Amino acid sequence: MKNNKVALITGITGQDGAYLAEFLLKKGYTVHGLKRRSSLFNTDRIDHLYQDPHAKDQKLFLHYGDLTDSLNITRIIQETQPDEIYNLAAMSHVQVSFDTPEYTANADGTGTLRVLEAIRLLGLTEKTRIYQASTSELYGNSLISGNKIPGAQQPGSQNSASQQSESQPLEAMLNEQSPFYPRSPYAVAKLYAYWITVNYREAYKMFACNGILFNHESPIRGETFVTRKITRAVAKIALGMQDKLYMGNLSARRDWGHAKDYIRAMWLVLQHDTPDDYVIATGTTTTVRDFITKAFAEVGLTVGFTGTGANEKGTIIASEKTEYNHLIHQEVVAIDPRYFRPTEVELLIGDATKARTVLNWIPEYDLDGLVKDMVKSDFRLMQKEKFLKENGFNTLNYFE
Ligand code: NAP
Ligand code: G4F
Repeated sequence: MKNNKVALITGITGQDGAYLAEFLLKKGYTVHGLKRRSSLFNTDRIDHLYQDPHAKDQKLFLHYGDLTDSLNITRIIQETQPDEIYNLAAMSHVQVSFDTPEYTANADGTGTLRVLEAIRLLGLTEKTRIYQASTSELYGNSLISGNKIPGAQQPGSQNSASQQSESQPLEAMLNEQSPFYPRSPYAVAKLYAYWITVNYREAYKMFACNGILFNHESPIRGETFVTRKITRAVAKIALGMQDKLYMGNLSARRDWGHAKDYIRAMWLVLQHDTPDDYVIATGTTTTVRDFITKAFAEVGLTVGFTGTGANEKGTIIASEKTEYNHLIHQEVVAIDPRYFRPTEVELLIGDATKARTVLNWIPEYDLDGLVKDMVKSDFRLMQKEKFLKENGFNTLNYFE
């Protein structure tokens, strides 16, 4: 496809950055990506897009940089003169933000200011459109504190597991008008980024937009986010490479979509006539417990949960495949309180009516499709790991 547009993606080595780069290249964009220096290559997610810098018609360019370095950001924007910037770079792990709060504020909060201010100082306010990766974490517990969800845990109370919830649409959903109530250093930093984006839009008439994206996952999701941790463990347990999965709050509920659908929404946000903010979500919420059940079901195993709180356990109670019969009665899920968060977001569910009607955004995956895609991919990955191990080769031993 022919296209003269130039895009700059911060966070191109991350889940969303990788899918977005592929999407934009297919549309004919020239894509520049900001990549942090790392002691390893760290380009696994975009290696298939790599182009030899000596080749003719190169469309993908990587630049070393960091959102904490304003000189670097300003220079790269000046050199690349982008039509669209997708500011996806962030320290994106909520639990880790409690360990690194100052760095998170710098990268996720002030980092956004650096990008916006660079556009302004370089005189690009009329040329460059900017997408800011805002998050449903901004809402935190606002649904619960508004007492919209009976029986849900109140902010400030201890983590506890309850068996009540399954995947369900709820009447009260979060939209562009809902109040924010951030519950982590990550969410507070992102709150600054959200409002500074709105402020630059209003103050300098910039085409600056927030996508308020609810959780989105994929086979290339970071291994320490809950869905990927689960799908990797399910594959390993089925293949006899792991005994048990240690988890935190099983009762937390999230509105999980597929990253491939969500990066398409990012692009649509910047193609609209006017800059605005949009919620991107599926409108269905599911407990972590239920996600685990669905993931085990993908490999033909039924898991049953007993007990409450830190004593809750998940045990295999049936198998569709005789090859896994030995797993019946095995305890495969246990709680490790170190995964409980100092302040938890208990419930997220989004209403993406505005994106659906104004942007004509239509997601292609539902939760079952997402779980299937992730388990299938991790099962294949673990089969490869098992094969290598059994044939005397070293494999990567990733764990938290
Ligand atoms: P991710 O996989 O963790 O990727 C984050 C990217 O940011 C990586 O490329 C990372 O580089 C880069 N990065 C981190 N700190 C940086 C810094 N100081 N300077 C430059 N680059 C830096 O996250 P994701 O899931 O793709 O999410 C993309 C964005 O959307 C993030 O801003 C996240 O907070 C936000 N978001 C995500 C979700 C979700 O459910 N996935 C929902 C709402 C909002 P390395 O590869 O070097 O670590
Ligand atoms: O997968 P998570 O770590 O994602 P979380 O905290 O919802 O944040 C993700 O989504 C946000 C959008 O809402 C993004 F802005 C953010 O960048 C990130 O992508 O945890 C999901 C839920 C939490 O309630 C957590 O307490 O799962 C619960 N959980 C239970 N056991 C666990 C675990 N989370 C992790 N990571 N690991 C566990 O063992």
